[in-house]
Amino acid sequence: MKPSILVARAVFPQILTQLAQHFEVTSNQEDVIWSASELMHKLQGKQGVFTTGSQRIDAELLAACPELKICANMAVGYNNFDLDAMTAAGVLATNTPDVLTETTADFGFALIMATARRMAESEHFLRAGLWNSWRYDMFAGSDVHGSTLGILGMGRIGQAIAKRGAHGFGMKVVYHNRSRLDAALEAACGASYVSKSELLQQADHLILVLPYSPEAHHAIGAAELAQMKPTATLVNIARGGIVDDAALADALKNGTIAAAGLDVFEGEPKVHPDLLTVPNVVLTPHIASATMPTRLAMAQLAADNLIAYLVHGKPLTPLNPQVVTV
Ligand code: 8YV
Repeated sequence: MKPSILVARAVFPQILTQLAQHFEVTSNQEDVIWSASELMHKLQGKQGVFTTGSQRIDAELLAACPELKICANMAVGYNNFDLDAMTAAGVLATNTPDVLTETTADFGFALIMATARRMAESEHFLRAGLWNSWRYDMFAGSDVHGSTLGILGMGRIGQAIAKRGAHGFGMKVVYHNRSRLDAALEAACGASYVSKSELLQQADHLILVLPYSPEAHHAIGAAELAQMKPTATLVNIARGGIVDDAALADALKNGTIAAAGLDVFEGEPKVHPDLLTVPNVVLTPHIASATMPTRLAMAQLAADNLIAYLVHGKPLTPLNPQVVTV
């Protein structure tokens, strides 16, 4: 008998077709957003689940789904997983590293540029019919080329952004990370290691690319924003909750920093109401990895992990490989 799996959100039809060759598949092409108890209910009797970042997998759910063997996340970030609880329950977790690195770095850079050059604010002005004439300082922003790029979090995506900045835009690149890169990698990225305070103080454009963890909660709050240059911009493509959105809205209103670009939000898809009213922020709905080829590659890797583990016993990108016993 084929193992049973649940695909928790809508996905590319060809991925469902592939999964159906190996599994009894329950899908959700209507893309209903299930509550935790609905997800628990749908998971009864399932050995695998294809998740996205919006399904929480925790001890309570795992206790209610004893047949579950693998949760394959279609995301590189996995803060929706309680990894310790999964390991304790012997449930494998997988994510989708590498396949989204360059696309996400492109988007990070796009958001840096849109923020620095006030693209959203000026577009709203034009659409509102307010453009009557040229003015010397109209929507004058800050330069990206030749400026100092600060990167908080220097994993694969941070490194790909550093290379764009250093080698494409002639930027001085400084970074802070839990662990320092080795010298060869620093040289390849054109980046220098600094303390977090130095990063905040030196960056003309600061981008956040660190994973969410309880320690990273509000890593950028009022105190950190106060250390930044009043001309600086802040971009968050990492996770909501890393920035204190209320403090950021205040900083944007008060001129503590010049502008921000946000792809992720605390409590998304809700957005802090103050962020919706300040003009100097570019807001996008968590789309940094959203190109068709990349989303397809992410879905394929999540599906391949389900097949590799449930059919062959060898996951491709495990997060807790210690649970693999076969
Ligand atoms: C996903 C992401 O689109 O991979 C990640 O960690 O944040 C995005 O690429 C999102 O998490 C949906 O799964």
